[in-house]
Amino acid sequence: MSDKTLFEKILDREIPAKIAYEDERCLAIHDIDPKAPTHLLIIPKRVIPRIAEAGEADAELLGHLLLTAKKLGSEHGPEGFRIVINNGPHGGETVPHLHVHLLAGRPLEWPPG
Ligand code: D5M
Repeated sequence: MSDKTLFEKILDREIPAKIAYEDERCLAIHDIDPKAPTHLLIIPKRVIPRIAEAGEADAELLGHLLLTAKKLGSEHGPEGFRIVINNGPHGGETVPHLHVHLLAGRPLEWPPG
């Protein structure tokens, strides 16, 4: 059985996804269960299970993910957007491969549920 995460399978094109953006360090796909008109997932090609396990060596990659989310957010959400990282069971994490959610296209409530 493969030990790959769902997102590694998407990165390796073993599972299809609707790709919004790609560069050498990350892939952005449309979420399969969107919570807003635009709901993208920015996925690093190097696997970090979750933000709680990131370290100083990951700082540049984490910055790149945020800047990519900002770029895509500015394009898809000129009236505003939200960037989210879910961590652990109480944080709502379901895929143990760090990813940044980008939500845009409608007014978003605060606080989230
Ligand atoms: O976010 C994991 C997200 O991944 C969640 O919003 C659903 C999404 N998802 C699950 N399977 C797929 C596929 N196959 N394509 C695209 N998006 C998918 P988390 O923060 O871990 O809860």
